[in-house]
Amino acid sequence: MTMPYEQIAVDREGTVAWITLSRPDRLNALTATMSGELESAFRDAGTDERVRCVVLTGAGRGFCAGQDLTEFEAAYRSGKRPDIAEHLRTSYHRMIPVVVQTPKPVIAAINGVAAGAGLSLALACDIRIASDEAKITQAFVKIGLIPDSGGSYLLPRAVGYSKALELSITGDLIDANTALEVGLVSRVAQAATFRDDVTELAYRLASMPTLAIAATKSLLQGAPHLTLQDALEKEAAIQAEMGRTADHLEGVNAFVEKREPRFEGR
Ligand code: T3D
Repeated sequence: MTMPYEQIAVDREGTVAWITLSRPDRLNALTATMSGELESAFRDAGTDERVRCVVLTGAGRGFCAGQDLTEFEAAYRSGKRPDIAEHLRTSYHRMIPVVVQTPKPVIAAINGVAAGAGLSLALACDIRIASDEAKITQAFVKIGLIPDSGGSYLLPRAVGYSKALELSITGDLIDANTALEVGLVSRVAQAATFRDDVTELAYRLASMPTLAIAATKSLLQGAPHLTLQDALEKEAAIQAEMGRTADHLEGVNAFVEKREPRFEGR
């Protein structure tokens, strides 16, 4: 089933929603329209009970080249600079938290170049799998900007402060294997089998206990801000909820009956 959008495509294939950035001639650079559409598509995927895994990818040879640098061309050319803070607040600041908080596993399938806010978008996803043809750059510094759209927060959490700073102040374009070495992506797949490899991972995640995955995301995202004692208490409270799910019962029964579990995400 395909949902109608202008700059992205959303296709639900069984339990997996594929969200595809669809401006291939611009390497899927982000516009305000695209940001709004992503926000809406991720909200829908989050609430659609049929969806148990979301994949974000790009059409054509790019994943996402970051902010569309032509969006404010007229303002720049006339010498009137755009109000960047306002633009960030009304687009990325709405969309990025929705991606991060999606209560389903979210895979960034980095099929090609990811730059600037395109990298931030990938970092907002839970698992990053890169094609061996992908390239990644914190492009911001090359146009005199700092990492935004969550990049200053998400990148150090993925690769540590030192590597995050190096990538951010050099703007180096790194290949997929270097991204794997520094922990920016968790796996690299050959371009020829990329879609199949991502699909296999997506269905595997979609067959897991979806509520436990949502709770694990929320727990891990909040944990750095807690004391150990508070984290233990939070674990106990959430574990009590998980203990009441059908998937917990199914998991335990399948174990004792020595069979594969059939989780339903409830
Ligand atoms: O205003 C605010 O809100 C500030 C927020 C900023 C957030 C950001 O994301 S800042 C960073 C913005 N992104 C960049 O600076 C990256 C710019 N692009 C590049 O450096 C290169 O295109 C890449 C390294 C990503 C890929 O290089 P390559 O050689 O593979 O492709 P290409 O030939 O440069 O690009 C192909 C086409 O896409 C080309 O158009 P053309 O010549 O065929 O008509 C190019 O202009 C277009 N394109 C690529 N990136 C962007 C873009 N068009 C608009 N905006 C882009 N970001």
